[in-house]
Amino acid sequence: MNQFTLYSGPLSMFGAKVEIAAREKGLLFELVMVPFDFDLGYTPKHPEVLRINPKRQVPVLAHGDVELFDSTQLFEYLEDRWPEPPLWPRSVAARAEARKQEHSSDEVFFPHVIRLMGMRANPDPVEAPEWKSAKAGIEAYYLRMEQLLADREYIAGQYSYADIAFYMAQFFAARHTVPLTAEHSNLLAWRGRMIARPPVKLVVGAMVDYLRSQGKVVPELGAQTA
Ligand SMILES: N[C@@H](CCC(=O)N[C@@H](CS)C(=O)NCC(=O)O)C(=O)O
Repeated sequence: MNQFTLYSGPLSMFGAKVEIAAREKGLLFELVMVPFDFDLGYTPKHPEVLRINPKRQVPVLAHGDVELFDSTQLFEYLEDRWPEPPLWPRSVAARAEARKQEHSSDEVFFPHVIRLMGMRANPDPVEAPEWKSAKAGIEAYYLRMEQLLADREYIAGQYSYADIAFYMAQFFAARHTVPLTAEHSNLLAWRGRMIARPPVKLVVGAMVDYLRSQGKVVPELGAQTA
């Protein structure tokens, strides 16, 4: 049994992470997009998401008896079950570093973006102290990644899950008002390399189509300055 089911959402950054990784591995899978609405959020919840994930969130993966939630756990399953092509480095130290970077993207960088998302209702969020503090957190992180990418093409040296996670996270930071700028030349070059990868282009392209269909602004995807 090779085919699995991935439950995601049309604007789920965590679901997009897993879909990109599965496509990088050339896997056959059924993609179920759960209901999502800009005003109502993820409602009604998909019954399989409710059954499998006590956190009631996407992404969720079902593969026979294996039922999992949380994008980083799903990365580990994809890698263990389908090791080729590898998306973690082989050496223990490099693999640990890549995992740290992937985790940091979700747990250190993205919480700033979630704070920006919470300010959507404010007509002029850039004046709010909370917006300024989230922006400062994002910009400090951009600077660290800019320096990290000074001597390498990808975050952990070779292309890995860490790149997939941070590409999606920075896409949402840009969408919520804090994009990369011309001063981030290493990051812009990395972003260009990322969007040139067919799986990234396909998954992010579908998200862009969805945003456009809803009349929303779309951030820069590739190497251009924002
Ligand atoms: N840590 C989780 C986060 C998942 C998450 O936040 N999913 C969002 C969509 S991107 C969701 O389902 N939100 C609906 C909700 O929380 O009710 C992961 O890595 O998968």
